[in-house]
Amino acid sequence: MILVGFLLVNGNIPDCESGQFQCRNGRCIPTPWRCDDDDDCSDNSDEENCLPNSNHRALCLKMKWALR
Ligand SMILES: [Ca+2]
Repeated sequence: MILVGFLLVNGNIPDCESGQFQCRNGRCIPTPWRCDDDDDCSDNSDEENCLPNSNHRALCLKMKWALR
């Protein structure tokens, strides 16, 4: 929370490119990584406010690991 507050106060949160999701901590991740049950933001903000859709989550997670 300290880091997030620092970023907000200083206005240093970079804009993400289209097709990317911006984490609460300012980090950008590919939109498909959101709600895939994996904490990509390091603060879990990409896994919040997700619609329950376990099949989609599982599929995205498999694809992600396959691409690594
Ligand atoms: Ca994720």
